[in-house]
Amino acid sequence: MNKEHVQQNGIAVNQLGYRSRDAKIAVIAGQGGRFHVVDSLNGEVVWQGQTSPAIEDAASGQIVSRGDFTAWAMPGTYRIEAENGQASVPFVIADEVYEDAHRALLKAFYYFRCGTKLDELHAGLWHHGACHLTPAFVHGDESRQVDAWGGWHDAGDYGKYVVPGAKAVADLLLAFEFYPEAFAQPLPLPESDGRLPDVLHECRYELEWMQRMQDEASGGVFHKLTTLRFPAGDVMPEDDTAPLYLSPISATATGCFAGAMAMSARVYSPYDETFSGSCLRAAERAWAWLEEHPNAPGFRNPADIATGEYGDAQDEDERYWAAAELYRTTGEARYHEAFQALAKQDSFEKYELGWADMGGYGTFAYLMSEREEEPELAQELMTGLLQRADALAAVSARDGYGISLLPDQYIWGSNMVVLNHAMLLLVAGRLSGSEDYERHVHEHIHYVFGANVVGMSYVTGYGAKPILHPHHRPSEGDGVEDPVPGLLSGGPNKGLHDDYAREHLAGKAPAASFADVMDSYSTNEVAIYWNSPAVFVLSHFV
Ligand code: G3I
Ligand code: 9MR
Ligand code: ZN
Repeated sequence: MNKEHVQQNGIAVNQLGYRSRDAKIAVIAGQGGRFHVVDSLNGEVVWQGQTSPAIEDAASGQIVSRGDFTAWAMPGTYRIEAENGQASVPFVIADEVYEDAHRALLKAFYYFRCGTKLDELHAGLWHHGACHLTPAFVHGDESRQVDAWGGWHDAGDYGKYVVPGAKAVADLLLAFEFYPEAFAQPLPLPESDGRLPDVLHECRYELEWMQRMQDEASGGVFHKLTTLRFPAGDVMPEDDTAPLYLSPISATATGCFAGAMAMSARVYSPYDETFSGSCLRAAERAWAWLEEHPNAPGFRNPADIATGEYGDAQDEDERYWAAAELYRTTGEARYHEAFQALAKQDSFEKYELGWADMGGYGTFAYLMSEREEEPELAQELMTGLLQRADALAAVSARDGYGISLLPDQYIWGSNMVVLNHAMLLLVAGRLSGSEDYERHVHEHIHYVFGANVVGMSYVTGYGAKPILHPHHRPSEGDGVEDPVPGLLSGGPNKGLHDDYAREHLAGKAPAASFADVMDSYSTNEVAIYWNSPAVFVLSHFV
């Protein structure tokens, strides 16, 4: 490690606060020693303890020690102080701390909506007009147009991409399947009706758009719908009026589509048989396309299209997910056979959660299916899942901030990796009945909300020092001072993939390779499929 870049300042805490009964850790830069829990209202020391011995933390480039104050459980507002005079931001200890952030992370999907006006009643200060309502040209056959309005914008841009959209829907529907009680309260949304939970209203907005992305003739699914290039950074959605194009059908989009639709057929069935049926038919038609195209090439952007690529030459994981969901939903033997055949291959990851590697969703679906066609296969996948969870827990136990990322995993969207890992730990815990992973999951949440080397909460609007300048065009262009609330930043990316990062972040430690500036889209963009695992993870704690 380059010692010149070792940072020695700061006490980092979860800025949302800590639940009384949970583990409470502050990460203290420097050699550590005695530390105090101070009542922030009157300055009194209410508790004191000794940090763990300091370690050199490769990911953050710091010497850090950890102050465990789990023993102090009294509700109140506090800060942590160290003997060298450092102090944390104020935070609360309370019975409930995650509720508001959970709702905001879910509400964010409403703010990402395309093709509809966001009215003041539901969007508050961040209301704006309807966007992207013109039909899209089919790239390569411009005589054809498809009216694929609706869905969610992907991120800080206004593209709509099937693969990441399917990951986002999968996370939200899984959250609902695991934790229905976390979604009992209305958000509210324009569609709120007290019958269908709002999370299902919101997902349906995306699912109906996805259905419009399915080619009527072949059942294949267009990879994405975007303008030819990105608009300027402050253009509001309704002012982004360049022509829209559908990029060619891809196997990864069609596989993800089949997985998400088969899952939706199951989840919506108790509420709306008609919609559920349309999802199942869409999934079956997509599956038929996949069978007819066993060797489809990986998607690449057409030469004149410069928007997000989501390129991925490996489509077995998407097929594996689709087969698992179709099997779980229908119980049909042909899907089980397809799943078994794919499960035997070791050419793809079975415990990753996207966007490129979707195999984890296939594994979850198979393990959650109540059918017992082949117990040995289920056993093998369960063993693999627990091995993966144990490996993540082991990394967390050694990390200065208690998370499961190795230094080379601070990539574009590293906060998604953090939350995907937390999600995997929760699923592994639920399916195995083990509670051993939960304390590590807590630390992943603490990290996202401020217990990290940059000392910021990565979620807009939440925490004492939240990010303020996400790469999000509506937040830049709407003239409102605060960014749209409830958006999770991509987080540190050691890859230096934008000009700002190349100029200002070179030489920083991986976890410190972050800048809260609009220009740094490779560290500070926001995206639907980064919010979605955050919703899943917080659903466990509300
Ligand atoms: O996976 C490899 C890893 O094996 C390797 O060690 C590491 C070294 O750099 O790179 C990893 O690949 C990175 C990949 O993300 C990981 O998912 C690539 O370098 C990196 O360029 C790639 O970035 C993607 C980025 O688009 C550029 O293509 C992000 O994942 C993806 O989230 C992002 O998505 C964009 C859309 O294109 C457009 N809309 C906004 C959205 C969010 O920024
Ligand atoms: O705003 C774009 C963002 O959504 C993408 O993730 C990113 C990478 O594809 O690209 C951003 O657009 C930038 C473009 O690639 C280069 N010129 C500056 C653009 C940012 O305003
Ligand atoms: Zn739009």
